[in-house]
Amino acid sequence: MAIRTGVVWVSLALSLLNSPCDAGVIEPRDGVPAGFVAASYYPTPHGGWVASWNESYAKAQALVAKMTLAEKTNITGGVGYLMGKPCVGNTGSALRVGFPQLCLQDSALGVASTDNVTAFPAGITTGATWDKVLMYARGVALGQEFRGKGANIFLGPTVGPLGRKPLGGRNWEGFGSDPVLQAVAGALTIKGVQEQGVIATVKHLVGNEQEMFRMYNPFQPGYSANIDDRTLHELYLWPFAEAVHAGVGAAMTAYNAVNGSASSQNSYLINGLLKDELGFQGFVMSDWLSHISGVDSALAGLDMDMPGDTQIPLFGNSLWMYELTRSVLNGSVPLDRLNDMATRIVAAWYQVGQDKGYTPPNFSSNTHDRDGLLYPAALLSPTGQVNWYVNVQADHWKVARQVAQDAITLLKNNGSVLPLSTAGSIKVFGTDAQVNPDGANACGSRACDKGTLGMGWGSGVADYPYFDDPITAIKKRAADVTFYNTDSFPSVPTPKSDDVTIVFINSDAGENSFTVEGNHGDRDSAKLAAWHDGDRLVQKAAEKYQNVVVVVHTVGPLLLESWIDLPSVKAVLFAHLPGQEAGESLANVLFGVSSPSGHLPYSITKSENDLPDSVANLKGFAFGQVQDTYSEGLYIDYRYLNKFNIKPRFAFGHGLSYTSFNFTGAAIRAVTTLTSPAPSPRAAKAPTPHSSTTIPPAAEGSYPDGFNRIWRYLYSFLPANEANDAYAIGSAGDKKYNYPDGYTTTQTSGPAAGGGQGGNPALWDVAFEITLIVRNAGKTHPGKAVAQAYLQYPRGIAVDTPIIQLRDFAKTAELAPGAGEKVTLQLTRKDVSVWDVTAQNWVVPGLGGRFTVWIGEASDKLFTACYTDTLTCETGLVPPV
Ligand SMILES: *[C@@H]1O[C@H](CO)[C@@H](O)[C@H](O)[C@H]1NC(C)=O
Ligand SMILES: *[C@@H]1O[C@H](CO)[C@@H](O)[C@H](O)[C@H]1NC(C)=O
Ligand SMILES: *[C@@H]1O[C@H](CO)[C@@H](O)[C@H](O)[C@H]1NC(C)=O
Ligand SMILES: *[C@@H]1O[C@H](CO)[C@@H](O)[C@H](O)[C@H]1NC(C)=O
Ligand SMILES: *[C@@H]1O[C@H](CO)[C@@H](O)[C@H](O)[C@H]1NC(C)=O
Ligand SMILES: *[C@@H]1O[C@H](CO)[C@@H](O)[C@H](O)[C@H]1NC(C)=O
Ligand SMILES: CC(=O)N[C@H]1CO[C@H](CO)[C@@H](O)[C@@H]1O
Ligand SMILES: CC(=O)N[C@H]1CO[C@H](CO)[C@@H](O)[C@@H]1O
Repeated sequence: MAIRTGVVWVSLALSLLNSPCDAGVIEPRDGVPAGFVAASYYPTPHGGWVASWNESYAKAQALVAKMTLAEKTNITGGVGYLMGKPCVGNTGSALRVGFPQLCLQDSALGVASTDNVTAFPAGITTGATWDKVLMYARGVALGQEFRGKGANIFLGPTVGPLGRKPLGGRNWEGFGSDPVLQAVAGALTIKGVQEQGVIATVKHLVGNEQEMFRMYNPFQPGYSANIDDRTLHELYLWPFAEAVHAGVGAAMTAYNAVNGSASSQNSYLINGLLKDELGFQGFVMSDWLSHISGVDSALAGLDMDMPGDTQIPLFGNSLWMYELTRSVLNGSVPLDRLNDMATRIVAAWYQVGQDKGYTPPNFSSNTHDRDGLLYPAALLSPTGQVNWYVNVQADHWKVARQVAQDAITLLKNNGSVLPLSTAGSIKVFGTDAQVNPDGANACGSRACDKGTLGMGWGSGVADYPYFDDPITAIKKRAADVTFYNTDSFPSVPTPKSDDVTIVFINSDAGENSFTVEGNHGDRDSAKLAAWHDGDRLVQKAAEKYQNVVVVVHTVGPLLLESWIDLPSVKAVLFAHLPGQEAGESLANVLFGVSSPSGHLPYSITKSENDLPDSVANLKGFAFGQVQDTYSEGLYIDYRYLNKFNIKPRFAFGHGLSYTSFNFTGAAIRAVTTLTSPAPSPRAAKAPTPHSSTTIPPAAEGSYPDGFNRIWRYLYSFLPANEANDAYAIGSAGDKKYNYPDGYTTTQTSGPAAGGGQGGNPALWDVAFEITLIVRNAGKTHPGKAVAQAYLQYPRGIAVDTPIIQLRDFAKTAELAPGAGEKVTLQLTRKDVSVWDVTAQNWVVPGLGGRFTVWIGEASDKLFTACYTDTLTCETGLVPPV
C-alpha cells in the first residue's frame, strides 16, 4: 500500500487504519473456529541450499560477514515512511561494505506515483488475454520501467487475492479466479521483470480475499482467513508455489491473519510452507504497517519490515531497526536468524545482478516537482533535486495496447452486430466513454470512479502519462458519432432502425484505505451492479434503440440479468481495466480491425446466491477478530457452479470471436511415466552458509559519537547505554525471552513435499503432453483462439475432486481464415496430483486410471477429450459440465 503526501499527519496515520465501515452485520463474538490451528514451525530454514542460488548466496555470505550488527539490521528494515530515498519503501544501507539502500516501489501495473511511465492494463485484464506471450512481454516492459526509474524491487505480481469473493476489492490486481491462470500469469510476470534486473515480489501471502477488516489496528485484529490444508495447497498457495518455482526474489505477507495468527508472524506459513516446503530462497517482507511484533516475527521468518514504522507511522518508532539490534544484543533473536535475513536480502540482490551498475532512484513518489524535501517526514528537511523525469516508456504502449485489446471479451454478439461499420450512425452513452474530465490522474490513488475506468483504486495503481479514451478513438474512426456524456438516459431524437448505440458502464473496486461511493475497497455497497445506475442506462437505451452494444470496464463479474436478454441488447464486450490504452484497443475490436480474443477470467453468475454464502458475501463487522472461514473448500467459481449444476450466465473461460475455430487432430503422449503416486523422494538440502553465532559487541549496535540524526528517521543504532544493557542480558546467556511453543533453533531436513524451488522438483515433470491443430474455420475474419485444458480425475477414486479444473492453456497467433496452428498443452505430475493431508505430499490418485483432459474454448465448451490410460483422444463429445 502507499499513501501520497500532502495530508495532515494525524489524518494520514488514521487513514492507514481500516476505514470505518457501516455495512456490516454484527456477529456474535467468536474466535477461530475449532479445527483451524496456527501451528508452530521453527526455526526459519536457512536460505542458500538451492543450486541455482548458490553463487548469489556465496557472494552474499561474504558481504554479510563484513557487516556490523547495525549494518545487518539496517538492511532488514525501512528507514521510515516518507523518509529518505523517495520510494514507498526504502531500506537502510550498509554503504561501508557497498550495499545501497533498496527502493521498493508499487505497483503491479506500473511505476506508481511518478510520471513518464506506462500505465499498463491491470492484472485481471492480462489474465483475460489467456496469452502467455503477452503476460511475459508485459512483465519485461514493467521490469524495464522499474529499472529505468532506479527501483530495486517491484511490488508485484499480485496472486492473492485469488478472486474467491466476487466482491473482493483487490481481485483486479491479480489475474483471475483460478489458481493455474494466476500461477501462469504471475510466474511469467516474475520472469519478465527479474530478467531486467529488478526483484519481483509475489504477494499477498495469503488469504487476503476481502479488504474490509483486513488490518490489525489498536482496536481490532485483522480478520482471520481460516483455510484447511488441502484447499490452501490446491488453490491459494498454488500460484505462490509457481512464483517460487520461477525464482521470485521477494514475497510479501498479507494484512490478515491465517488460522488466527497474523500473516507477518505466522511461523507455519512463512517458515513452514513458504521457506521449507516451497524452498523459497528470497526474502519475506511485511505489507505496509502490518508488522505487529518484533522478536516473534523475526523468529517466524519475516526478513524485512516495511516501511519500517510501527503501526502508527511517522513518530520515529520501529519494531525492528534499533529494536532488532537490541533483540540480537539481548539474545532473544539469534544472530544466526539475523544473518539469514540479511543474507537472503543480499542474495536476491546478487541473483538479479543489482551489484553491477544499477542506477539509484531518480524520481520521487512524493512530488512531481524537480526539487523537494529530501526527508519529507522530518520536521526540518533539506531540499534538493528529487525528480529527473527519466522517460522509461520506450514503446511499451504497444504491449500495453495489445494486452488491452486481446483481453476484450465478447460475451454476446447476436446477429453479428459487431464489428461495426465506420459508415453508420453511432450513438454513444455513458460517462465511462470519456476520460475523467478533471484529468486522468485527478483523483489520488485513482480513488474515484469518474470517466473511463482504466484501473481500480489504492496502492495498485500508476499515474497515466496520457489517457487514450474510447470516445476519442471511436470518433477518429467513424464519421457520424453522437456522444451523450451522461449516465441518465437523455432525451434523444427518434432513432433510425439502423442506428447503433454503444453504452459504456463500469464497476470499480480497490483498497480499503479509501472509500469510494460507499464502497470500502470491496464492492460492499455497489455489489454486482454497474455503478452510476449503469444497468438502467442500458435498459433505457435498449427500449429506444434496436442495436445496443454494451461496453463494460470492470474489476470483476457483474450481474447482467436485468438486460442481457433484451432483444435489442445485441452485443456485450468486457474490456476489463485497460490502463492508458483504453481507446484504440477497443476501437480496433469494435470496428473489426481485430477480432476479440479475450476470455473470462471468472464466471458470471445469474444471481449472487448462485455462489455459496462464504464466497458470495463479505464478512461484516464483529467484535474481536472477524472470521473468514473457507467452508466451501475447493468449491469456488466454476468449481462450485459445476458441482451443483448451476448454469452461469457466462462460464469461466467464455469468449467469442468474429470467426470460429475448429480443434482437430488432438493427440496425447506420456512424457515422464509416473510409476508411483508420490514423487520420488527429495534430495537432501545442500549445505547453507554458516557464520558466527556469537553475540557481537555492543559497540556494533551503538550510535557512533557525534552522529547527526534526522528527526523521525529510523536508525539501526541504539544509544550506547541501551546497547550495553542489552548486551549484558544477552551475554548472561539466560533464555529470558518467552519463546513461542515449539520454538527451537535446530535446522531440519525439511518436509517430503519440498526439495527445490516451489517444492519437490519431480512435481514439475511433464506427465502428459497434448498437441492439436487449431484452425480458423471462418471465411471472413482473422482471429486468435485459446485452447483451454481442464483435468477430470478418474472416476471412483477415494478423494473428492472438482469435476474439471484448468491445468494449462495456449493462445494462437492471429490466424487468417482457413489457417491453422499446432498448439501444445502440458500437464505436470503436480497437475494430476492432489494434496494428501495425511501423507503431507502431492499424490496421484488412481495412478494408471483414466484421467480425462478436456479441451475446448471455454469451461463449458469442451468437446474434445484425451485419456491418459489409452493415450487416445476423441472429439465431438458432450461436455462434462
Ligand atoms: C489452518 O488449520 C488447518 C486445520 O487445522 C490446517 O490444516 C492448516 O494447515 C492450517 N494452516 C495454517 C497456515 O496454519
Ligand atoms: C553451485 O551448485 C552447482 C551445482 O550443484 C555446483 O556445480 C557449483 O559448484 C555450486 N557453486 C557454489 C559456489 O557452491
Ligand atoms: C543505515 O542506512 C542509512 C540510510 O542509508 C544510513 O544513513 C545509515 O548510516 C546506515 N547505518 C549503518 C549502520 O550503516
Ligand atoms: C530483547 O529486546 C526485544 C526488543 O526490545 C524485546 O522484545 C525482548 O523482550 C528483549 N529480551 C529480553 C530478554 O529482554
Ligand atoms: C437475437 O436477435 C434476434 C433478432 O433481433 C431476436 O429475435 C433474438 O431473440 C435475439 N436473441 C437473443 C439471445 O438475444
Ligand atoms: C473441423 O474440421 C474437421 C476436419 O477437417 C471437419 O470434419 C469438421 O467439419 C470441422 N468442423 C467445423 C465446425 O468446421
Ligand atoms: C516525455 C514526457 O512525457 N515527458 C514528461 C515527463 O514528465 C514531466 C513532468 O510531469 C512532463 O512535463 C514531461 O512532458
Ligand atoms: C539521481 C540519479 O541517480 N539520477 C539518475 C537517474 O537516471 C538517469 C538515467 O539512468 C541517470 O543518468 C541519473 O544519474
